[in-house]
Order: sequence, then C-alpha cells, then structure tokens
Amino acid sequence: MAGILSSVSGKTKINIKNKKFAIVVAEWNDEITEPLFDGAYHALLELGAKKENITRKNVPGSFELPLGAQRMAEKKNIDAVICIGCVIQGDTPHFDYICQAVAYGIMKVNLKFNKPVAFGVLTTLNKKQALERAGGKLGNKGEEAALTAVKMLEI
Ligand code: RBF
Repeated sequence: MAGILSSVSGKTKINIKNKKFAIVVAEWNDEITEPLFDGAYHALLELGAKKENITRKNVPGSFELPLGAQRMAEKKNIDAVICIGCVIQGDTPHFDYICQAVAYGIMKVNLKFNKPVAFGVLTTLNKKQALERAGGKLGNKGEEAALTAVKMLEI
C-alpha cells in the first residue's frame, strides 16, 4: 500500500482485526465521495480490518460530517471514524464557510471522544482537482484517511 500513498507511509504496526470502524460519507459530489469511500474501505481491509467491523453512514453534505462523526464516535464499540466528503469551490463564499466548519467540527470530535476521526475531505478549486485525488493521478485521499485513522490507533 505504501506505493500508492502520496505522503503517508503505509507501514502500520497494530493488529486491527478486532477494531471497529465507521466511515461517514457525504452524499454531495458523490461522483467523488464514492471513490473516496471505496479507497477508505479497501484500505481498511488491506490493513487487516474485517468487513463486519466496518460500518458506513451517509450524511447529506460535508457540513453534516461532524454530527455524523459524533454519532459514531460516541458509540462504545467504535474505535475510529473516517469522514469522507468533497467541497468544491463555487461562485459564492460558501466554500470557505463549509470547509472551515467541517475541519473545525471534525477536530472537535477527535478531542471530545479521544478517538481518531480522520479528515478525508477534499477541498478543491474545481472538479478536475477532486477527480485527481479520488483515485486519479494524485492517488486516493480516502485511502490515506483510513491509513491515518489506523496509525492514530497505534498511539
Ligand atoms: N456540500 C458538500 O459536501 N460539498 C459541496 O461542494 C457543497 N456545496 C454547497 C454549496 C452551497 C451554496 C450550499 C448551500 C451547500 C453546499 N453543500 C456542499 C451542502 C452542505 O454541506 C450542507 O449539506 C447544506 O448546507 C445543508 O446543511
């Protein structure tokens, strides 16, 4: 796996056979969030997670990811959460508001529940940049988010 990750080493030490994961997926820009989800899901399997230990929850848009993540993180039997979303800049300033709220919201869930909650959210200037990062020439950021969650379980 190391070869396909742009900036995160694929080496992990932990055995995640019995770890439970939630992947929270925003439905906005699903042409991008579906390949990001696939990347995260298959990375977890490749790292040793069991299918039955991976739960998927959808939320309407990236703005809803922090609440979706919180609902998952508060469960005793969830060890780590991976948030998947894609915010693409438009003609109005919504991009800045959504990106800031989502990043801050997800960080708060990490600290509140003391569990890894990974930020697999693309914030791009256009769709081309998003496609490049969702299984295109710049890899799959969903995969990297899953790997990051596993690495944080080691700490
Ligand atoms: N959600 C996304 O996940 N990605 C987007 O690019 C995105 N663009 C939006 C643009 C506008 C103008 C609005 C109002 C919402 C957008 N959303 C987007 C949806 C947002 O995350 C949220 O679901 C809604 O604002 C409802 O809370």
